[in-house]
Amino acid sequence: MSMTSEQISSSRAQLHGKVEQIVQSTPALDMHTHLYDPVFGDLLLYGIDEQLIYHYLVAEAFRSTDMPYEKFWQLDKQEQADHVWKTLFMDRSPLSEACRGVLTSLNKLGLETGANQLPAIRQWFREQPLESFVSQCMDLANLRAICMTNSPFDSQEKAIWDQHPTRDERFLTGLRLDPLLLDWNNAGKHLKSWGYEVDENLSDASCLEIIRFLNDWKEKINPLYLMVSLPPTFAYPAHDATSKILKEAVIPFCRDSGLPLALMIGVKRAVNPGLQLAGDGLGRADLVALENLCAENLDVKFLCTVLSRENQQELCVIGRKFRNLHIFGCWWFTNIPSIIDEMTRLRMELLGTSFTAQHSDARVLDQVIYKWDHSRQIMTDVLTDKYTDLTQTGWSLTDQAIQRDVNNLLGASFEAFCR
Ligand code: RAT
Ligand code: ZN
Repeated sequence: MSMTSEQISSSRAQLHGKVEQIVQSTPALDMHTHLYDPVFGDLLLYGIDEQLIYHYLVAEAFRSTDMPYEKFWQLDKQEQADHVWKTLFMDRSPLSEACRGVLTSLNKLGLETGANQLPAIRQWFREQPLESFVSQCMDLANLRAICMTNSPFDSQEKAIWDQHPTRDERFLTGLRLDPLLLDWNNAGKHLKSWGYEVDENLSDASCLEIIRFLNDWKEKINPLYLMVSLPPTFAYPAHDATSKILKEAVIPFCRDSGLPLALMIGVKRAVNPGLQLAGDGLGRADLVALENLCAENLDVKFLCTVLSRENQQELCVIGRKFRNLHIFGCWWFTNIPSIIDEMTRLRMELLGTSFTAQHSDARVLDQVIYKWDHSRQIMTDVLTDKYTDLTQTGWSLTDQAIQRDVNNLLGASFEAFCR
């Protein structure tokens, strides 16, 4: 006997409740952030002023003010935050995802979110000891680990690594290589100054020295993977330094060490330099480069996320062709509800659960709360729809099966890929 529409909607509501409970209670591994272990001191950003001057919000605030860019950058942090709050939260409704995010995080922390609450919110943050605040944010976001972005080319960060800090084990490491792969002239000078015998022409001996540099940093920070953000014009193979360093140093290193290389493709840096960090844009990439890398190096692991919505389907298809490729997260301009929803469905329809549904890219600790809250809601809706389709075939679904799938989407699939 077929079910009435009321029976269907009540069983869907039940399924939604079950999936929601599992998605909410499953700890996630946040595999790409710009957060730091507290031992890195002021490199770890947190609090309301940092949230308000997040570059996603600064870009939006500039749209609604005549203030010259230079004048904004000359303000101190609290003045900049005041300006953003007034522009985006007082003079209009905070409807964008980045604005809504601030309010979700405040709300989950138990704070009132009215337009006139900024002074009280600031006061509350002043009273929070960092140690317990890290745990509070991780608990509210339900994170079991946070992967940092660790750059040997950041002098402040390098100085701390050189002191062999005692680390908080919840913070994992990722070795960031943008200067090495995208600005060899400068990176080479740094390597030389650190005692690596490299030359401008990237001789074979230089490439071996780059491998020695990567090995030294592997020893120093024990990274989960290597990573680079690439422009939409990224091509491979090509007659340029990026291709040469990839082919002769980074990929051989990844092959030997077993560490994956994460390619984040599609960022156009400094489209409007006056906006500083907020001035980057995006472009559609030619993913043949990724296909070539995966095909030429079946024994090397690649992680990939792409910035352009238009590249998402072809990325999934490349994922279907190459098991040495793991797709992750809804990156930056794709990290908005309408596109997270679309991408999560697309990926599930083409890849099952063999991908990582989300990463936060948080630059400010408190942001993990909203980024994960919003994404978990969408994941719940998508999974409910997909399980409903399955049950309509007569397939019987167990809680354990749902739990296994959610684990995979929130980090287990990535961990299995890395092993
Ligand atoms: O999302 C961001 O905050 C961007 O500015 C970038 O950091 C990007 O995520 C990257 O890692 O290159
Ligand atoms: Zn990032």
